[in-house]
Amino acid sequence: TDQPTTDSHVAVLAFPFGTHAAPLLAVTRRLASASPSTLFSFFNTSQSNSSLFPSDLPSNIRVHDVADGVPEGYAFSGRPQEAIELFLVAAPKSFREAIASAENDAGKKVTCMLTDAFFWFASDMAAEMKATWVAFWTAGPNSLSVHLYTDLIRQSVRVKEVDGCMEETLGFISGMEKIRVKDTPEGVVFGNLDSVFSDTLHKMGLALPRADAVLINSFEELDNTLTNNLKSEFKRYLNIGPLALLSSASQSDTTLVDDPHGCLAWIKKQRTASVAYISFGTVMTPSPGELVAIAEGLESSKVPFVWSLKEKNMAQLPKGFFERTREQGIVVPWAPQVELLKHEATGVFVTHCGWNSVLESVSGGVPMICRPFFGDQRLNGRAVEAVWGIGMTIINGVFTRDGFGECLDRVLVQDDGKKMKSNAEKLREQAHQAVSERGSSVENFKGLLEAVVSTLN
Ligand code: U2F
Ligand code: KMP
Repeated sequence: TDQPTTDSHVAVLAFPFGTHAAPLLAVTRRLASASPSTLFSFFNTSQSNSSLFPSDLPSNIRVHDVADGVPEGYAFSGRPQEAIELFLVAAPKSFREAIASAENDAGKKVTCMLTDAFFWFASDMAAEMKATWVAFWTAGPNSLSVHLYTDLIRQSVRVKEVDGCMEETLGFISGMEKIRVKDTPEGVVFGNLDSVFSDTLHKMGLALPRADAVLINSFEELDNTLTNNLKSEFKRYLNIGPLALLSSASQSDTTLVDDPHGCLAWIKKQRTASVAYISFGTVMTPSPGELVAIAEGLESSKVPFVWSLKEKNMAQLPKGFFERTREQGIVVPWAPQVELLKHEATGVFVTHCGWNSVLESVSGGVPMICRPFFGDQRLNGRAVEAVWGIGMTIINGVFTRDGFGECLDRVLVQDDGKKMKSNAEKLREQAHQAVSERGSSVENFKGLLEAVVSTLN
């Protein structure tokens, strides 16, 4: 492969909501360490940057703040996705300005744009700048396919009659035979098709075939049919994950892991595959009623638990819950999730099915109880249950004390839970192979490095 030239300058454009910026930074760190002579300029809002950078950075990564798009004195109405929409509308201009100033400071033109895939406008920006475009899809392959084929899906499902088609499958797309219309993210065939966010995802699907490479935090063997189909659609389709098996914190030295609430010390004392780990990611919290149902389900099942729950929601748990469960489990505002999912005592992950969480669970060989909320989460949950056979959707779609209790019993005790566990173990093995020497993700990372640092265009 080409030696990286000192002229290469990569502009990295992060999406500052959900868990998007952290995996993009993880990829940037790996590239920066593999190519010390390449400059990486990382662009993100100051708020998101401040959550990412307590840690030190190598000298060839420079961090820049971009505008969040919120006008002076703006009063939020409380609409969902309001902040996202303000950011997205302003994003082309915000990034353009920040890039120009970083180019000036560095005295180097940008040669490659490595961006969150949401930023479809990077296709034209990169062309203008005579730079390459590498797009990082931070969710999974099912959702990537849905956005790539949005027009086809809309034609096939006739949007006006969508209510009657919810159970139909997307079998007309290779690899999506088990996926139903109702699993798709809102804004594809139901919900608001014209919101800024839906429009962004639609435009992204149309732009991605023009990207020099499409990057994904997954591994090819997780879904060979989807992988092969997406390879046929994109110039290069590079699975480089699971990132959770590559980041430095995950390399043997667990003393480096940040664990202020003692989750790892606690879980060490538990029996193999006995513990339920519960988290719903960074964006969503279940309703107060569902939180109570989870608490009651845990109490009546007596399953040991680690529950990551935002501080402000802790007061919503039933009276006396903490006292009664002091021996049974712990509730913490933030948990070392990757480490917990790798621990042999973890028997089930109760999750909202954000992509990072699903892949981290796969990486640890842990079966899931799925309670998806929005976006790609239903698709991920459907694949967990019906394609990979490594978990189940919560009975009735929402938490009830008895439904949750029954799910815990099925996954932790019953025979179908044993089957889920053995399927999860097999996937974990394949995930580890993908990131070991000559593995598919390691080879794909070499391809990425070439695409990103080569100034040949
Ligand atoms: C959005 O996802 P979320 O941020 O809601 O959820 P995940 O993709 O599952 O990522 C959560 C990350 O936070 C970590 C956890 C994951 O890496 O390990 N974490 C933790 O370390 N400790 C905790 O106590 C709780 C979480 C969006 F909502 C999803 O639909 C998308 O799939 C996702 C990716 O695009 O972004
Ligand atoms: C807030 C977010 C996200 C979101 C919706 C929100 C987010 C995200 C997605 C998403 C949507 C469709 C997909 C994949 C992901 O939706 O981070 O296919 O990734 O209200 O933060």
